[in-house]
Amino acid sequence: MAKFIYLDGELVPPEEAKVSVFDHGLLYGDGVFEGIRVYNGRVFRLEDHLHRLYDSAHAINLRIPLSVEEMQEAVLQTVRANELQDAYIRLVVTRGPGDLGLDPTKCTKPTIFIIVDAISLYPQEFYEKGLSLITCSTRRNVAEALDPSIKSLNYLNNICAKIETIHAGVPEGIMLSTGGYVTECTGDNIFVVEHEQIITPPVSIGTLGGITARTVIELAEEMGIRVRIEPFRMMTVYTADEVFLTGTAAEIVPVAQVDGRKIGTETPGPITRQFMTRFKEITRSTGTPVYE
Ligand code: PXG
Repeated sequence: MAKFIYLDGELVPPEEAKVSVFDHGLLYGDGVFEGIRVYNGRVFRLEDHLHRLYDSAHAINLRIPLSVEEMQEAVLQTVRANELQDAYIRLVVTRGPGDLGLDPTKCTKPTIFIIVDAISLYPQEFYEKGLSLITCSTRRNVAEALDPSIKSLNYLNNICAKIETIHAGVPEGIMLSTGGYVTECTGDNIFVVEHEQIITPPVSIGTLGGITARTVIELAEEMGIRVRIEPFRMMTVYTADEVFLTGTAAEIVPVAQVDGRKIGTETPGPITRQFMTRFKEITRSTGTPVYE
């Protein structure tokens, strides 16, 4: 349980961390957020997360009343107050309280809160044996309506897909674009391994630009593994040598089965295993120090 929550400039106990029922984050999902990890007393890729947060806010015309530097300090201060070495950070900025109409100009003060809590990880078995996935019938939002590269509080698209995975008894599911291309999963990006190259869909097809995915792409370059960022369909997934998912919460998790089809010959496959090892090393040795 978190000890202190950052709420609009103050650190308060969880029971006092309350927002108004008139907050447009609640009334309309009008806001943006980030999920960030602390490993071994260091915040992993904090700058990237803040960059994405401010880009998402800018895209919905939400002006965050703190500078990036002030926000960074607020995050570090909240981690320190909770005295955790390994944690999950949820950083949320909403449009703030307004009236019972859509008009965001009635919201004069954005609400900012930061929750730092112990992370609940996927069971170890998932990393050793791989996940089973389904293809969800809920398609990913189209950029013409709500761009999936905006990390907004409007997650109903993904939640509807998540409900399908729950009914199917699996932990994650693949979401397609309206054109039938693979985009990502409900809360993770997807990679396939084919002929010792890794392939992941471009953001332009309707994916969130994941920070874990970007880390994997950088690692691949370092490891001499060719990366292809291009659209593909389910056939590419079914016939892949390996499939893995990436996300702040999941890290890198292998996939054993998709829609009842077994993927490759072993799970995790050799390339997935290399990424899992390298990722573990860099999360434990890089990042913004919290306590120095
Ligand atoms: N796609 C979507 C739709 C996401 O929400 C990712 C990809 C991975 O991005 P990062 O930057 O984390 O590598 C996400 C991540 C959770 C949880 O509890 C995960 C996310 C959002 C909310 C909750 O697993 N997003």
